[in-house]
Amino acid sequence: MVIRGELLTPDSDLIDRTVYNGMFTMHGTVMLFLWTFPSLVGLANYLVPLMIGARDMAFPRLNAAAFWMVPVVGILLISSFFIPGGPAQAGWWAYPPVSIQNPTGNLINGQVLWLLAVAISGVSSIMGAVNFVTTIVKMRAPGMGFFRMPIFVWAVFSAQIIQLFGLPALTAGAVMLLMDLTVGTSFFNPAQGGNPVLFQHYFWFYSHPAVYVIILPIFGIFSEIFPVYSRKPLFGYKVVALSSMAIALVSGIVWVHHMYVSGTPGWMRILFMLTTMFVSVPTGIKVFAWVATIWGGKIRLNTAMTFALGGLVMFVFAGITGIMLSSVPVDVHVNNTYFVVGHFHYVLYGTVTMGMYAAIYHWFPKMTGRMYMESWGKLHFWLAFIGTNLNFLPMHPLGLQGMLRRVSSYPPFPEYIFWNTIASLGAFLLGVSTLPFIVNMVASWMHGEKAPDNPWRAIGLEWLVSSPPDVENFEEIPTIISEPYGYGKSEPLIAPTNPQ
Ligand code: HEM
Ligand SMILES: [Cu+2]
Repeated sequence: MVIRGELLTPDSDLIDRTVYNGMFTMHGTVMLFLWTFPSLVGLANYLVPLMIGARDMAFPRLNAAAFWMVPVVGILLISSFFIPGGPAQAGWWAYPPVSIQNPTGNLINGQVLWLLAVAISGVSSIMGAVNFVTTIVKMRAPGMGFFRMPIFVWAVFSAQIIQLFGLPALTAGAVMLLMDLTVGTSFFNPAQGGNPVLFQHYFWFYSHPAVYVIILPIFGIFSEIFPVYSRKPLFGYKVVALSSMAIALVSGIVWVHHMYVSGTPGWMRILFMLTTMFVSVPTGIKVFAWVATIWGGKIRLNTAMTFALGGLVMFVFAGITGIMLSSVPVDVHVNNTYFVVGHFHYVLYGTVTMGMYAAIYHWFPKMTGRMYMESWGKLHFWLAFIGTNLNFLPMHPLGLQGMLRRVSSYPPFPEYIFWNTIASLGAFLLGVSTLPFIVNMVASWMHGEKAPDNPWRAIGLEWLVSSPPDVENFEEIPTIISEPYGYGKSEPLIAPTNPQ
């Protein structure tokens, strides 16, 4: 909101330019590394063992170690606000040579703390990925073949495989940059023969796939929620499951679409344009599968379903702007403008955050043993939906009109002022929208109506255990005897346990 407050007027008048740089760098970093990743990993940590019929993750101690690294990352990032020179200012990309300038000359500076935080976060996530992949491969209950796993589990599986292969690149790049900054190596320092573009490769080789690490579990959440509230099986289950894996594979060969204007040769731009456009095939398959699932169903529009539908609509929009950006002739014009910022906020707020809210509402009764209040949930949805569109839609015309990203001031053209004012109002509305959410969560958790084991009449192992589940999840490990999403059929999901 401070960033949008600054952009309310053309002049740089609310905060200092260097403070502004620190703010957007921290905003991007904290939102990715301390909001989307930890919250999704937390949800997956809770749901995956329940959904596959396991008592816990494969390596609980590794899990705890990875978890406790997250607050360390947070403390490092926050403490950088209190040291001379303030936090890192090079944006969440940390491209050299900007990131290796060190204007204060101190050994401990914002950029060093930032790089340490990113490296620790990388190690923590690699540990988490080992744990998830092992758990899903090794700890499924009897009868839970790969093609009986809920799509959320497939999504986490493919996302964590990306983590395993991609994260070492970013972590290594961060450590190399840290060495350039502290002990005088010159991997990326052009003044001493280093290659700054090499860092861009390290960065995007991971950070493009990273967007799929974030979005795949959200696709998983959509795939869980739409069948429940439409009372229909998920359309094309196997294809949806495999398209998660396809997205994970293809996402590894598209990273140069972030570097079209980094001196990349023409043939390479065309190659990466084609691979990028190809990602939309498995993604489009999923969108069609969800629409076909909802189509003709008995739809129940509670808060969770409303958030999922809102998220789906905004994802379609973001996907379209993504395809536009993947086209080299378009991107050379709008690269580094607000068009890009608009694109990724539709994904990261419009889809990821809305999907996360859908998940929180959907599994709230399971996690807390209490029901949430529908009316407050609906209020939250409408404020968030309107706020998101007011905040991020204007960024598209702004970008097309040439407004650059990462600036604290802009020329006082009437069209710039008009769209920026709307965007800032949207941001304040989004801020307000979180209030009914917080009220609802706190009040419902403390005083909400008691939740039954399966309030939504959903099919899935997590709905067969008590709300909240026991520490060990299952008293007896269930045996799975039918396909997931058997809505409208009356097959039992698990074999009857023999009472002894
Ligand atoms: C249909 C799928 C998608 C396509 C084709 C696509 C394409 C692109 C392209 C070509 C860019 C580079 C624009 C530029 O810098 O000039 C971009 C930027 C970006 N996209 Fe996407 N995208 C897609 C989905 C997503 C998803 C699902 C997410 C996040 C969950 C995402 C997050 C981002 C982010 C964060 C950036 C900006 C990075 C930065 O410059 O700071 N995109 N996208
Ligand atoms: Cu990308």
